[in-house]
Amino acid sequence: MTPFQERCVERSGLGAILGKVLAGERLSAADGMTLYVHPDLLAVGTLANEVRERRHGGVAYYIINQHINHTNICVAGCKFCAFYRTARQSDAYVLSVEDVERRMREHLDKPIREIHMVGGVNPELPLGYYQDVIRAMKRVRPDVHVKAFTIVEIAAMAENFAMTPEDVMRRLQEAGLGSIPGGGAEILTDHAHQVLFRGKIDHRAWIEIAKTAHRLGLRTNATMMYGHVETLEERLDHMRLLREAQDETGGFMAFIPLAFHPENTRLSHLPRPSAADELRNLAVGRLMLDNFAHIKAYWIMMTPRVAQAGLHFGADDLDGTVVTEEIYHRAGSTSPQMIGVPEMIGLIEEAGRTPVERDSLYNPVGAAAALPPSGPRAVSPSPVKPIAAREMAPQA
Ligand code: V47
Repeated sequence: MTPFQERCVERSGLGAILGKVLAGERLSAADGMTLYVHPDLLAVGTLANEVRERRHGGVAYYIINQHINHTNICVAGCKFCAFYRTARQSDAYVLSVEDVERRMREHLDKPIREIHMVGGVNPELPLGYYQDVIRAMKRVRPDVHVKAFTIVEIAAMAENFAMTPEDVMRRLQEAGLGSIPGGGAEILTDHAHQVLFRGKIDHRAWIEIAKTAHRLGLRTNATMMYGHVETLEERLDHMRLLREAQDETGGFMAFIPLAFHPENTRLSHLPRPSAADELRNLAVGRLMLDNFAHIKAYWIMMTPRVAQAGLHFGADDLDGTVVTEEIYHRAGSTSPQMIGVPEMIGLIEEAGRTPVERDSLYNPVGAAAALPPSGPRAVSPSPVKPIAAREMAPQA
C-alpha cells in the first residue's frame, strides 16, 4: 500500500482496521460490519487488496476446466434455485455415464485439467452411478482432476444409502474423486436454512462434513450465496463458522461469494445485488477469512468484467474456462458459457495482474510452473497498464 493510499484509508475513517490489517491481526465481527456498511467502497477494496497482494503479489490464477451438471432432478426444493426440476417435469434429465463421457470427448482438443460436476439431490441415483461417472471421467482423461458433488449431495447420498458421509466420501475417493466444490453452503445460519432450503442439511452438518472431508485428505471450497433473505450479521456469522473450521483443519482452498440471481426462482421479486455489492463481498471475504488462501471471483456469475475488477478487491482467482454451465444461466446470468484461454489471460493482464494457470489444488502448471518457487511475492505485482498504452507500444 502506498503512503497516499494509507492516508486515504485513514481519512475515510478505517484507520483502526488498517492498523489491524498492517499488523496481521484478526478482524472482529464488528470490524466486518464496519466494512459492510462503510460508504467508501474503494477504501474497503484498498484494505482487501493489501492482504491479497501480501499473499499473492500480482498473480491471478485460472484453470482450464469443464463444468458438467449430471442431473437437474432435485427433491430439496430450495427457493433460490432456478435449475432444479421434479422427476415428472418434461425437461428433467439425468446424464448417463455414456452422456458424461460424450460431453468430455467433445472437448478432447482442449487441455482441460479439471471436471467440476454438481447436480440436484436425486434420490433415484445409486452409489454405483456416482462411482461409475468418476471412473468414466478418468477413462476419458486419466490425468483429469475430478472436483465433484457438493457437501449437500454427499449428505443426501449418505442418507439414501444408509452410510455415513465419511464412508460415502471414502468410496468416491477410491473411485477417483479429487476434491469437493464449495456449493450448498448458501448462508450457514438457522434463519436462512428455515426460510430458503429446509429440504437440505443445516449449517452444523455442512461444517461437520466439510471437516470430515478435510480429515480424509479431500480439499474443499466454500461458497456464500448472498443478497436474498439474509442479514449482514448472517453473512458475518457464515464467515465466522468457516474461519473457525479452517483454524481446525486448514482444508478449505477458496472462498467464493455468489451474488443471488433471482430470475426464474421463487424469489424473482428480489433485486439482484449490484456490481458494487459483488466487489464489497469479495473484499470483506478476503479481510475476514484471514486463513483462506484464495478468494475466487467466479466470472460466470459476476460477468467477466466485474470479476476482472474483483482482482483489485481481494480476489486472486477467476476460476476456469467452463464449458456449459446451467445453474446460473437458468437464473438469469448473461455471461458467456465459456471463455478461451487467450481471453482469460487477456482479462487478467488488462487488470494489470500476472496470469498463472493452476491445477485444482492451486499448483502452478504449464508455463507458470517454471516460475521460481519461493514465497507469495514470487511474482511481483505488475503495474496497472492502461490497455490503450499497451496497444500503442512501439513494435520491436
Ligand atoms: O450451491 C444456486 C448457488 C451453488 C443460485 O467450488 C445460486 O470452485 C446465485 O457451488 N443465484 C453451486 N447462486 C455452484 C458452486 C460453485 C461455483 C463455482 C465454483 C465452485 C468451486 C463452486 O450455486 C449452489 C448455490 O449456492 N446458486 N442457485 C442462484 N439463483
